[in-house]
Amino acid sequence: MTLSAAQVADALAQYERDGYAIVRGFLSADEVAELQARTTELYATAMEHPVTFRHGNLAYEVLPEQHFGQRYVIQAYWFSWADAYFDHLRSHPHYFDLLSPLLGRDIKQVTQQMHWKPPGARLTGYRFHQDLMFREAKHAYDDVVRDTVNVGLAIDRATPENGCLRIIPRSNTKGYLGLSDNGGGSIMKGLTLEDELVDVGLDPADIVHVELEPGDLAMWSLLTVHGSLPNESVYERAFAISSYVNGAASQRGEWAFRDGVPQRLGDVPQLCKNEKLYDRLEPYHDPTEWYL
Ligand SMILES: O=C(O)CCC(=O)C(=O)O
Ligand SMILES: [Fe+2]
Repeated sequence: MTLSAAQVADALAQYERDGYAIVRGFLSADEVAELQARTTELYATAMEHPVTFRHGNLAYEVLPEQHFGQRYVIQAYWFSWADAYFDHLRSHPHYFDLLSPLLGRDIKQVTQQMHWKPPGARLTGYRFHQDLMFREAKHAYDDVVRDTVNVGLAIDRATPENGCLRIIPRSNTKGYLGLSDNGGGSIMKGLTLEDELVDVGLDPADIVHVELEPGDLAMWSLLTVHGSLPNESVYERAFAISSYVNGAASQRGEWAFRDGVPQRLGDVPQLCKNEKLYDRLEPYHDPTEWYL
């Protein structure tokens, strides 16, 4: 069960050239069917919480009835803590085949995110940004940009109508641009105006809609400008985003591979993105109304 050498070479060439790449058929049809079923179960688990729930790195981001007419879940973080299936998926050998040429044989994972865009939920768009804005502890990496690759696995078909990822090719060559830094930490409130792109030297005409079939994978860098529109369709868009880093060059993240061998989560969560993780490890509900 390896990705073909040609698939890997094509993806790495596109990534090098454009700052992003697409790998078609990253998972097999059987694997996709199981992934879709497990994702539906994860959504149901998250829906049991009336408001956002946090436990270590695990989180379910809930939009409550009170403000949204009905309850929606829009994100889960580090759900491997809740479901062993996802703990295995994060070190699927295909991730190693694709990423080891860039990150080496020791690979850690700094984010594990599920993004749902439930039809009818408002606030399912992401303003244009570079993921570097979410890396607080840059000192904890030898070279955080060089040593990180982000990947997004399509669980549902992703189309312009249901809010597929939108990427600006080669935007990663322009350094950090500060897009959406004015959003008070949330990139889900409001949409990017074309002027904001033009102001930092980007051409809105270059935007690529990353249309994916279930089981396809997109990869991008911490400097690649991307975002997505809200879901305007009647179809779900579940998308599983992970950030992998060179394990030898990073003091953050959970091990995914050590010398190429898939790793499971340990007994306690490791510092990943949340620098305040150890201040509050016990489970709690978080009623913060960031969406108002
Ligand atoms: O799910 C999406 O469409 C994009 C999300 C994203 O870029 C992020 O959370 O950094
Ligand atoms: Fe992002």
